[in-house]
Amino acid sequence: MFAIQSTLTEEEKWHFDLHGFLVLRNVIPPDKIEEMLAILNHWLSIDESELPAPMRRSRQEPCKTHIDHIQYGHKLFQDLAMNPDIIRVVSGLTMNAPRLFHYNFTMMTKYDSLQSFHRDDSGFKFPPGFRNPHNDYQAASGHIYCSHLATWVALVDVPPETGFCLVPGSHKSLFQTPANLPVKHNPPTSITLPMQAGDVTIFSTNLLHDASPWTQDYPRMNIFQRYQLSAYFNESGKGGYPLDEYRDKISDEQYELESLSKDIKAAVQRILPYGGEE
Ligand SMILES: O=C(O)CCC(=O)C(=O)O
Ligand SMILES: [Fe+2]
Repeated sequence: MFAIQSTLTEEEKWHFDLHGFLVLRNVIPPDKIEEMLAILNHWLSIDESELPAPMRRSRQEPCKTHIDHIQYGHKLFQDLAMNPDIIRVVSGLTMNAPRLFHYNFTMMTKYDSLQSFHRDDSGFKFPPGFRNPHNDYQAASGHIYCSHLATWVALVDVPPETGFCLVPGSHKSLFQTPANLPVKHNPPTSITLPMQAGDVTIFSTNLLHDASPWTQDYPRMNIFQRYQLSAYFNESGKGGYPLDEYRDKISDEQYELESLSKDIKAAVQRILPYGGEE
């Protein structure tokens, strides 16, 4: 018998297998969102040189500002990486062995230039016809295995027809993506996900996805975390998590969550039914 317990419900497995994503509602309470926004707004307002290392602020495209490695800047973001509601689903997708390998905050302003769908990789493109073994999706024996996944945590309300856009089911598609598929709410091919501040979307990064143009006058503020299977992969290589030079800025549990390991991590143990015992 396969000893791993699935932390997903049967309905969650069905939905994730069919669509490649799940939306969790009301994960972060409003007072925590407020605290996070106050910290992030401070980090956005100060000069880049004043931002404590290893955090780094950068601009991607004219409309997006990122702050990387925020969990090394404040404990609130370590708590978020270990949030039991998030870890339960992340564990259920990674054989209870997740490793956090990427963590940033994004601010996006109003923008309507055309985006294009992508799948995440870490810079190495496999030739057409190959499956990227570092970004894999399989389901069998009542389990899902999704070796490269992301969380998208809404810190502000995301109204319909804007925000994060994806092509449901494309995590399993083996055919060439049609050229110029528009990144917008265009069901059934692509959808945007209306979210409230505190909601979290968890998705296979093998899904075709991208940011739909942001249409609101206030900025889109969200947190983006990526997890991989802890047992094998360390795709980010040199400079990847955990950042040993800044070891003293994170807790032991956070360090463990970012490390390669075949053991059950403390953050996972906490959410396993019966504490992981059969
Ligand atoms: O900003 C977004 O909504 C998507 C970001 C994304 O897909 C990525 O950084 O790989
Ligand atoms: Fe992406």
